[in-house]
Amino acid sequence: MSEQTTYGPLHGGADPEPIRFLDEAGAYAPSATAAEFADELAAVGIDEFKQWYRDMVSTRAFDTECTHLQRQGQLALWVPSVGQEGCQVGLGRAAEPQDHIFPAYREHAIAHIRGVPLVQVAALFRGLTHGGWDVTDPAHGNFHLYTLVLGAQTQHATGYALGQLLDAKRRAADTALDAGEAGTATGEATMVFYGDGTSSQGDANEAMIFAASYQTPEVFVVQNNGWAISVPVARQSRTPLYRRALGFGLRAVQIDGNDPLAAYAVGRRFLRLAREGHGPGYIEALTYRIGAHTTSDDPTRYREAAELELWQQRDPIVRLEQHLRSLGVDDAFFEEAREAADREAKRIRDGILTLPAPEADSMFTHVYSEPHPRIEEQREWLARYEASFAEGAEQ
Ligand SMILES: Cc1ncc(C[n+]2csc(CCOP(=O)(O)OP(=O)(O)O)c2C)c(N)n1
Ligand SMILES: [Mg+2]
Repeated sequence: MSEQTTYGPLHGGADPEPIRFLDEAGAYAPSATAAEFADELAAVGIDEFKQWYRDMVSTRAFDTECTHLQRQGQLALWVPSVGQEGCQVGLGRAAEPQDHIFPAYREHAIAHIRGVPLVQVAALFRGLTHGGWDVTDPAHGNFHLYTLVLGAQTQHATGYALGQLLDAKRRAADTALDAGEAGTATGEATMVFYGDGTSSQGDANEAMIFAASYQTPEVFVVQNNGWAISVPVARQSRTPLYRRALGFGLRAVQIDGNDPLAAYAVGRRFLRLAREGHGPGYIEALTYRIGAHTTSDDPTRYREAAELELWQQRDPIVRLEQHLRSLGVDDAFFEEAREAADREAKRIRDGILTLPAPEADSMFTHVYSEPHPRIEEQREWLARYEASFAEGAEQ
């Protein structure tokens, strides 16, 4: 990717080509680095590829609708994922149901794949939830909450993965938990998502140290979309990000993040190695944030139009479409998939506008598992405050 204007190998050594199966136009042309992952795709048939395409167009239609809703004042904020659907769908589909996923705030395609109704994702940005995909399940489909405090999810994920390891050791009557001791199969893994900017946070680096020390069953995924709001990745790191992970002792690779096949193949391999007791891995997915950072941001103020155009030509949806066409899939499928996505986005739009606001009192319900006097005090204060608005109440 020598033509990238914002980042490149500044450390002086040559990097291997990012792992990819589809070239930038969508032709099947695996890189030399892809060969060792090719068998992970052997069992993926055309129906799965079609499903991935549906996942991508559904997410994009939803995403576009949410941007409109924000502009119309119906959402407080929206965080677009346009352009990043390729790695998200590949990795989301690579996970098994028992795996746990800790997202940042832009992983809408993965929420969808894990069965979180997208209307609930929109509800979060409409301020209609006090936390949780629904009130009783903050980890629907083992997909944990969106995390806006950059990097916090890396700690949550590593803690969770450590728990998965301890549980497995306990089941195996192996009470030793020595640092660096791999080998305990857990049967389940944890995957955590964050961005290039977040990779500079202390939390993310500490999480890698713990993961390496305890050999947690975990896969770190950095979606390197070129920017942390207005800060280019070249300012965050003088070396490609996956090389940092190598320094922590994780198995780490760089993939073409707009190729869902590469994301799937590497994700599948790394997750399986983690589940089988071979420790953590790290995937740097090279992708691009086509839209604004959020609806509060104007990227034309800090980045070049030429860079955006370059990445628009690498659209993961177009690439998978070309691959499907080369396998004999015709227009009818693509039209139907896009229409279905638009219908679903409209349904979500109508749904979000009629969702009820939660009872204010419910914000106290899930703070602690047992009653707590301070929480009760606050609950009573709120009830008195609300009552003061009732007709006839003393002002
Ligand atoms: C701890 C913390 N510091 C700062 C912010 C403000 N902030 C929100 S998003 C962001 C940039 C994140 O960039 P990156 O990790 O590359 O993720 P991307 O948004 O590009 O997906 C910043 C600085 C925050 N949310 N949390
Ligand atoms: Mg970024």
